[in-house]
Amino acid sequence: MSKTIFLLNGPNLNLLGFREPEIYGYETLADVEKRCLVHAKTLGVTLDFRQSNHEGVLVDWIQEARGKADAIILNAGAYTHTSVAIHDALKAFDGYKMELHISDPKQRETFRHLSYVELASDSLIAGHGTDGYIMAIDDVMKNIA
Ligand code: CA2
Repeated sequence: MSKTIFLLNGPNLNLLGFREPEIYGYETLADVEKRCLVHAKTLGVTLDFRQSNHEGVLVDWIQEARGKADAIILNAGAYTHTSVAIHDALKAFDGYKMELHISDPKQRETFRHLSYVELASDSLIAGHGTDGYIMAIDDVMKNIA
């Protein structure tokens, strides 16, 4: 049966490509989404790609994934380092969970070293720029096959 992945993006990721290109690159989130959707199509997987600046909306989407998605790929942005609510929602999701980052937070300021998402995820891709999104889809597909 065909698989479904929710790829969720958190706060400020809608600014991709417009500011701080030295950290996050030049691609916009719309560019990344297009690339991911084309890639997902070649793999025959349904990809639901979303972004929100709101913690509760991300929690709602993680809950929505229960029963709808086989895996969640989550770049929770700064909520990665603050949100017990997102951690708890991920814990309640039975499918495969991957934490995704464009930069490598562990190589940045110390306040980015703690990840509540990591504590509830099966794997992590970080520090590969926006190519990490494609890597994440490939990696998840290997784990939910
Ligand atoms: O590296 C990542 O993917 C992050 O999740 C990005 C978050 C940051 O808080 C995490 O520590 C690591 C920030 C997203 C903000 O993205 C921007 C993009 C362009 C300009 C300004 C912010």
